[in-house]
Order: sequence, then structure tokens, then C-alpha cells
Amino acid sequence: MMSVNIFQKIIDREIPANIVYEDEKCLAFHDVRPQAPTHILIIPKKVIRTHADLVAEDAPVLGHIHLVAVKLAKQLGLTSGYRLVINCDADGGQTVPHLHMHLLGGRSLGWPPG
Ligand code: DGP
Repeated sequence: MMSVNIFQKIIDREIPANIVYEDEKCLAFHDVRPQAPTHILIIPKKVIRTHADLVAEDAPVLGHIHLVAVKLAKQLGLTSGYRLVINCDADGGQTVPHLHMHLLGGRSLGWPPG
């Protein structure tokens, strides 16, 4: 049997998460290993393994999670800016095989990333 990815288990409420937003298309929750004072993961409910697997029909949900990021950044007081990150596959540093967007803020973030 194929194992269910950890984010699907969060969607299904099989494991707990600190959820900050949910609608029919996506879920947002605090990252368990925060890299900034605010570190939220926004995930489509549809399982898309990784960014490289995106197809034309996924465009609306991708746009949607960006708009959710704008809403959450305002709600969470990220008035001086924030960063959105999607890690793809091994070289991108992706560890969970369910596409997710990181919303990071609350401090000045360095560039380039490691
Ligand atoms: P990435 O490296 O882009 O695949 O990011 C995966 C992130 O998911 C990483 O920052 C840690 C976070 N994470 C992994 N497992 C869990 C979990 O069970 N709950 C929560 N809230 N976050 C998790």
C-alpha cells in the first residue's frame, strides 16, 4: 500500500497541526520547524507531489494559494514584507511529497538562500 504523506494526514485530521486557515481548496498551518518568527505552510488539498508535476488545470489553485498568502500575511502583521518559497524535489530541498508554499516573515530574510 502506498503510504499517505504527512500533509494528507493533516488535511484528514489524522495528525494535529496548528491550522490558521482552511477552505475547500487549501489548508494553511504553522510549520513544525519554523525558520522565521512567522512560518506558515499553505497547501492545496489536491495532492500534487511536487512543483514540477503542475499541469494547466492546477493554475487556479496555485493562484488561490497566493491570494491566501496575501490574506494571511496581512492577518499575521507581516507589514514590512515576507517571502514565499516552494521547494521542488531533491535539489530544491523538498522533504514532503505534497506541494506546499512556505510563507516566511517577521524578520529580515537573507539572500541567497543556502
Ligand atoms: P520542504 O522542505 O519544503 O519539503 O518543507 C517541509 C516543511 O514541512 C518543513 O519546513 C517542516 C514541515 N513539516 C514536516 N512535517 C510536519 C508536520 O508533521 N507538521 C507540520 N506542521 N509541519 C511539518
